Amino acid sequence: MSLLASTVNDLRRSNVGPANDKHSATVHPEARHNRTSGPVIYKDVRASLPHPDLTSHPPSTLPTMRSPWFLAAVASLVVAEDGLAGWLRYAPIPSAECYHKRLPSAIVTLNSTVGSPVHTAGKELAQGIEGIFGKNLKLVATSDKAGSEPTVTVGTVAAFIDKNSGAKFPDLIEDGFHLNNERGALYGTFHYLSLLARGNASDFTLTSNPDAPIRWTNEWNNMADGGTHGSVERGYGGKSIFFWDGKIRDDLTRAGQYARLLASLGINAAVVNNVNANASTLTPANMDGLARIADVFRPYGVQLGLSLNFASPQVLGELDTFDPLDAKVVKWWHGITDELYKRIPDMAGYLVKANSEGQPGPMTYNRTLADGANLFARALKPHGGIILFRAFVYDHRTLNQTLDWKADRANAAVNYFDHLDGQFEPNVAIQIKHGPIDFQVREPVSPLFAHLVKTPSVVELQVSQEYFGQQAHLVYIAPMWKEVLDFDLRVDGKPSVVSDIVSGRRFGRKLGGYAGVSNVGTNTTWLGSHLAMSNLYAFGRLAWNPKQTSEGMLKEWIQLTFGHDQKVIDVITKMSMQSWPAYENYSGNLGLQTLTDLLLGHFGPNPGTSDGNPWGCWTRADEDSIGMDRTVWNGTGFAGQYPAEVAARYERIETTPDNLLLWFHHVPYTHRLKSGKTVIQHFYDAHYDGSAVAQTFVPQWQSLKGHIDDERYEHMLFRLKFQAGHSLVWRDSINQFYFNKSSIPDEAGRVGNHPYRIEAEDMELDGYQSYRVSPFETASKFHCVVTSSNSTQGTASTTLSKIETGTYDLAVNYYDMALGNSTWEAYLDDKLVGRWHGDFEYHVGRASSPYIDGQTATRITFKGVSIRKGSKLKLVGKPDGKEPAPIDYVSILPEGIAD
Ligand code: GCV
Repeated sequence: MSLLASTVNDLRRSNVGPANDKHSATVHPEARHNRTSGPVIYKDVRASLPHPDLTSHPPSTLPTMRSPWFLAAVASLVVAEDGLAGWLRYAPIPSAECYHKRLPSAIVTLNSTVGSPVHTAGKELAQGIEGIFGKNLKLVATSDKAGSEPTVTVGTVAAFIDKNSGAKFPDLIEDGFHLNNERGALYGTFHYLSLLARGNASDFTLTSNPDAPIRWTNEWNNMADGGTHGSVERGYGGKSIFFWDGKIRDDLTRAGQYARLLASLGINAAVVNNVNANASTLTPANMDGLARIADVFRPYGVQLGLSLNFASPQVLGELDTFDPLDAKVVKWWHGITDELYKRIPDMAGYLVKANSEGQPGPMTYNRTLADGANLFARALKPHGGIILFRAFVYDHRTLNQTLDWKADRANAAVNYFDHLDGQFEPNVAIQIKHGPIDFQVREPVSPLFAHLVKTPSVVELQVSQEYFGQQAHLVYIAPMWKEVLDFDLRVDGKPSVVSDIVSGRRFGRKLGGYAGVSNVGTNTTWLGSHLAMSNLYAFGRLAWNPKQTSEGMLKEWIQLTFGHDQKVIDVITKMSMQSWPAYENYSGNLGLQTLTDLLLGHFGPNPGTSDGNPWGCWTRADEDSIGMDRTVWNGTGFAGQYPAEVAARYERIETTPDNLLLWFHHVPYTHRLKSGKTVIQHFYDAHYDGSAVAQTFVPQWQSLKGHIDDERYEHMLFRLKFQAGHSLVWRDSINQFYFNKSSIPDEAGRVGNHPYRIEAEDMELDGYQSYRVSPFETASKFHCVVTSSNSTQGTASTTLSKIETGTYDLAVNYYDMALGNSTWEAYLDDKLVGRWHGDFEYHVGRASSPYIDGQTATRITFKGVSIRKGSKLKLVGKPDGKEPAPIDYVSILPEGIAD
């Protein structure tokens, strides 16, 4: 039996290849006719592997997922897991031993060079089959070495044909599997193992091509970070796996493990340093270190990419300029590029952020962005590298909201790039964030995709949840990405779906694809939360095939990550699919974007920071009205940047979908939506609805106790409880803010009325004092209590005379600042109910804050507490460092109420 993928061994050229319509996994008819088998399995059937099945039906030899036998098997699989293996756990499948006789005994790898992707594929196959089926397969270089034993072969088409003349293969493109390069062999192997791990088996051959040639991650790891050691910008999963203290880490084990995960998704390059790049990345010592990273990537076919600081010739090279048209500068970059390729012959290329958010760029010298991009393109060309030049160009210093009704950051990308189409070298692709602003919870698709016809484009998606709760909130982002990729821009009145534009198909371009800002870290969960990994998985799967469904990818990921227990699949699917709509509802709906603290951390609520500054995420909210008027007739003109059909839709309120209403239009709070609700009532209701869904995540997850290992169960339970509490902080802050602005009461009487709460500042205080919080809306009744400056302890007490004796949930809202680890205790009649610490920042990588605000506001809930009418409630806070044990309020809640 033979397992194969195919030729074209020049990895350096592999990013530049034709995209192919045959992107999806297909059955090759000829292969089926020939009874060849498996995704990458071919000919010489001396044994037959259990074959993968693309349908969802389990094979007849496997028990059905719901059978008691199966559940018993699942229970035995529940062992502690730290997440390091991601979805590549190769957990045993039920009845694995039934397959042993049908499995081969040896793996023939047609390239036995250690470190080649084909060799890696062979090793991976052995590891996978051992894990899934419990059978050890030996690795041999030729089938002769296997004697009469049945074999499976991994190799390139060229190598296979060499040994089996006359063999035929389906049409594939770069990286596709069944055919293609060494990487294709690896991809095919991973795909095959994924099918086996999910218990799929049947007889046919699988062929799959990637939708687009560029499938990169971007890792915003800081090379030199002012002593903070291995920081990752907008990374919430620990420290850099690449850098430490301005150098490349000595131990790159995690970098290799990461490459394995990426390869399993078909990701072919990772840009390892932050787009806010440091020139010191290019010192000879660091270039040597980068070559070591490339070495650990190479066995997995993952190429290394580098972000560049445009001013490097001046900062590092000591030239008196970094003008891209200056001959000295050109020579300097060519020299650096040659040096890099000497060390890393298969380097993927560069990524450049220029003239944006304070970064230097060609416009500093009055040169165009094309002049800047082409400088690098020409240096890379002899080496086969490509440059991704970011469209995220805007000058926050010149945006003035107060004086200019027509000012709009969203206009920037098209304004900067439209007239440059056609002026870029062929190895330049423009990397465009999916929306015109910045990874917000809801944005329309960037119109720039419709403007670049001759120039390849890459869509930039953010896996790291910068504006999506930073991995402390469960938000499965794939449904949003799907909306972006499936959006039809109707260029020239013809179908122009975003995924067809970036693949190159729509405008007949060779280059294009996907960039995912991943920002993994040293945490064993990679992203800081087990469930957040579904986003990395979905990004990779969409980059390979954007036609997959969000739910389909999710279910695949759950099975690979948590096993086959149907209950686990159902619950995690439900929670994940609910999560983006819920988060949008409680963070910023109707197209207002994520109403987070834009000036600090991007985590908690602070709607006031959207306006009145030059960062351009404006809402233009006043006492009467809200929203950005982006119409052509009266606003910033942004709507007119879309092709005619789409522009017409967004120009008019009547045809703009409600979920983008305030992105495109400025309307009174009393404006009626298509639902019949007013804007303000929709705000109130959506925040209540969204946070109510977040409350259900805790019991949903708790229903999985015993169905998954305790380690991952507890890890997620902690985060989901936090999310439930923080979603209430979001709800109340945003509602309070707009109620205060508009003075329009909530028809349901909820906003500002909290019958179950006892404000801490209204309690009897000893060692605590009342404190007015800013921003005001992030505290109930605008105040909390903090320990007085010379107190070592504060108490806040009250008699519960108004409640009836019974069982309640007792919730305490407090602030966990970055300034210390205060301790709090709650007592009822001097009996301890619970003790907790302000150490959230040690457990969760979300951006912290030194302030009492929406970033630090949080809640702890004690469920099912027996309380007697007239009981004495006492809260004790012990400050630590500069954290004054702040408490906002207590809620005594009948079951099912979240107040
Ligand atoms: C790397 C946003 C983020 C920045 C990021 C920037 C970018 O502004 O907050 O952290 O910088 O986007 O994408 O360049």
